[in-house]
Amino acid sequence: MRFRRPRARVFLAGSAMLTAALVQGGVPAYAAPNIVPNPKLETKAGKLPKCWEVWTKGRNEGSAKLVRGRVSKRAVQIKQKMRVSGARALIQTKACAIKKVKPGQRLNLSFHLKSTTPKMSVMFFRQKSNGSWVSWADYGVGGASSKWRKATVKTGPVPAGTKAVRFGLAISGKGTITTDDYLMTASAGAAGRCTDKTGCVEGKWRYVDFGDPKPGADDGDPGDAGALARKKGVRAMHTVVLNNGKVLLIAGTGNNAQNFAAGSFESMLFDPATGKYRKIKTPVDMFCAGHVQLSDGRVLIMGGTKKYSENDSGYQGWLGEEKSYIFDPKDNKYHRTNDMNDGHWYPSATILGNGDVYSVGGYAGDYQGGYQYVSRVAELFKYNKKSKTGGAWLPANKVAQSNINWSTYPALILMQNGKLFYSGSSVFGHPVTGNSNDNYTHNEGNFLSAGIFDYKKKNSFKEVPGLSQKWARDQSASVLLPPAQRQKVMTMGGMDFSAQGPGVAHAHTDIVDLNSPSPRYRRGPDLNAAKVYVSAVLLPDGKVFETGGSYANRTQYVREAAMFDPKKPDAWTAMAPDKVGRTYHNTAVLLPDGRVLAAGSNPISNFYETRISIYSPPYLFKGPRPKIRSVSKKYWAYGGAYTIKTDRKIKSAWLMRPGAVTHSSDPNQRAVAPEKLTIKGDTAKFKFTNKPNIAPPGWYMLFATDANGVPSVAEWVHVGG
Ligand SMILES: [Cu+2]
Repeated sequence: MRFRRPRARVFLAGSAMLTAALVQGGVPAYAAPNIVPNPKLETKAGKLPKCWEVWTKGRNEGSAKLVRGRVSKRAVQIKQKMRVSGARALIQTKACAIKKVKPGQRLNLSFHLKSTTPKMSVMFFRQKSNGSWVSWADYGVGGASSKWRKATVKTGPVPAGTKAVRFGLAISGKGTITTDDYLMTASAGAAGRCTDKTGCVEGKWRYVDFGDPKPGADDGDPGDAGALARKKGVRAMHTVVLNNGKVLLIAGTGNNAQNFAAGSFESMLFDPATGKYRKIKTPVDMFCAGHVQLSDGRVLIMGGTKKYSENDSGYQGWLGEEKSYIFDPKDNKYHRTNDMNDGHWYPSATILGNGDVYSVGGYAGDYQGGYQYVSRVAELFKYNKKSKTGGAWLPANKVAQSNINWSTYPALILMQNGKLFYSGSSVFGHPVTGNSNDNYTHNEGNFLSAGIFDYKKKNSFKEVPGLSQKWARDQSASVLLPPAQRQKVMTMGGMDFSAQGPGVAHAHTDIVDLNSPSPRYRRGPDLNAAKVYVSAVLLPDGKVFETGGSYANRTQYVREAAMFDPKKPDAWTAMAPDKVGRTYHNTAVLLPDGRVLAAGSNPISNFYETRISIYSPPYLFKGPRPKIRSVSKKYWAYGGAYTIKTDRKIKSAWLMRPGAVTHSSDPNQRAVAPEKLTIKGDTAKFKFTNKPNIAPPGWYMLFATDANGVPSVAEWVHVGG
C-alpha cells in the first residue's frame, strides 16, 4: 500500500502563488497496490524472471527467453514452433502466487504485449482450501500486433474457499508473444477490501501548514511553542467551496482588534488539489459575515463587523456591517452589491428554491440605548444572474418583517414545502419573540426553540417540540440528513452560554422528521463526546462526519471525530481524531475529491490556528474508486433524467451542495439522491427531483458511489435556472 509522500516543504516568500507544505496531490490518498511480484520482469532468476516459469500442456514445442523490455531492460518472449494441441505459457510460479485475495474480489489485470498470433489467452488458476490447484478461468486478449499494446482483463469474483491465485499468458497457436509490465489490482469484494488497515477503519488525517515556524509536536494549544507565531496562513473563520474546486477561506480581521484598527482584512484562496494558495484582497471586515453560493456559483457575502467591541470581555459594543459583496470565482475578486437595510453581525443565509437568498439575525448596524442589539430586519436578496452583482437586496418594506429577534446565525434550513425550519442551533444566545432583547436568560415566555417559519408571512413561527437540551444548543451543528428528500434534520451537541448554564457542552443529538404531519424532535444516539462548536459534514456515501469542537467555551479541545449512518441510526462510529485542536471559529467542508477539509480555531483572541487538516474517510481506503467517464448534460433541469457513464457498476449517486460554513452553521448543506437510479452495467440514469426546494439552484458535486461505499471524484453539474 502506497501513499504519495508529501513533497518537501516549499515556501516562496513574497510570491503571489504559494504552495502549502504537506499537501498531497489532487486525486487523493489512494492508489491501488500492484499485487503481482516482479511485475516488470526485471529481476532475473536463471534464464527467466524471478517468480515466473514456463507452463505447457498437450503436444507442442517451443521456448521462452528474456528479450529487451518495453520501457525497461527485460521482457519475455514465448515462442511456439510446433503445435498439435494444448498451449504454452509464461506463468507465475506457485511460490509467487497471489495470496492476498479475498472471496468476492475481482482482479483487474493489465499488461503489454506484441504477438504474431491472435491465439492467446490469460489463464487463471486458483488454490483451493485443501491446497490443490485447479483451473479457474481463461480470458482472450485480442488480436496480433507487431507493436507493443496494452491488454486488460477483469476477472469475475474470486470463488469462496480460494487460498491463492496465479495467472499466465498462454499461446495456443504457432508464433511468438512478447510480454511485459504486469499490473494487477484487486477491486472491492462483497466483504469489502481494505488497502490500509487503519485508514479503512477510521480514516486518516494530513496536515497543511503555510510555512510558518514548524509547530513541532504542538496540537494547537495557544501555549504551545510556535503556535502564536503562526501568521502566514489565514484565520479561516468562513470556509466556502467554490465551483472550481478551490476553497475560499475568509478571515476579515480574524477576530483581531489591531487588524481592525489598521483596516487589514484578509481572505485566502486555497486549492486542495495542488496545495497552492494566495491571499485575496478583501474590502471590508467580513469577520462573522453570512455567505452562500448563488445559483451561478458566485458567492454572496453579507454583513460582517462594522465596529469592534471596546470591551472584548463582554458582549457589548459590536456592530454589524450593512455592506454586501459578491465573490466571483472567475476573477477571484469581491464586487460590492447594494447595501442591506440594516447591519448584520452573524446573519443567517439560506438559498431559496427560486435562487433568492433570505437572511436574518445578527447584531444591528447601530446602537439602541447605547447597547448593541440583534437586528430584526429580515433581508431578501433577489437573485438575477444577468446582474453584475448577482442581484440586489430588496427594500425592507418588500420583505415580510416579523417581531422575531433571531439572535445570531440561526440555522434556517429550506424545507421542501418552501418554509424554513429553524433547527434550534444558533450562536451566542437563542432567538426570542416580542420586544425582548434577552437572548440568554431562560424565559419560556419569549424563548423560541426549534420551529417552522414561513418567511413570506409575518410572525408565522410554529414550534417543533421535543428538542432535548433546548437551552443549550449554542453552536451545536444541524444537518439535513442524507438524502434531502427524507427531510430529516439532526442537531448535535452544543452548550448553554447563559449564566444559568452549567458552562460545559453536552453530547445530545436529536432527529426530527419534517415530512411527518406533526414534526417532533426525538433523541438520537449521543455523540461519543460532549462538545460545542461541532463541525458536521455530509459525505457522498450517505453518512455524516462530525469533527472538531471543545468541551467548554473556547477551551478544552475535544479531539474526537465520528461517523453517523442514517441507515443504522443507533450509534456514532469513532473515527480518527484531528490532531489539531479546533474550538470556536472552526469549520469543515467536503471537498470535490471526497476528502474533508477542517480549518480554524480561535481559543483566545490573539491566537488563531491557521493550519488546515485534511481527512480521508475510510471509503478512500477500500479499493479503487469508481470513475465518472461522462455525464450526459452539465446543466440539469428539475424533473430531468441524466445519464452517468462510469468505469464500472455503481450503486448510488449523490448531488452534494458545496459547503459554505461558519460557526458550525451551514444550513444549505445537503445531499440529494436520485428520485430513481436505473443502473445497467457501467451506465446509470439519474432521475433528478422536480422540486427546487429539495435542491435549490446552483452548482453541485455529482458523486458516483459503488456498492462498497467508495465514491468517485465529483463532477460539477448545475441544477435549476
Ligand atoms: Cu464569531
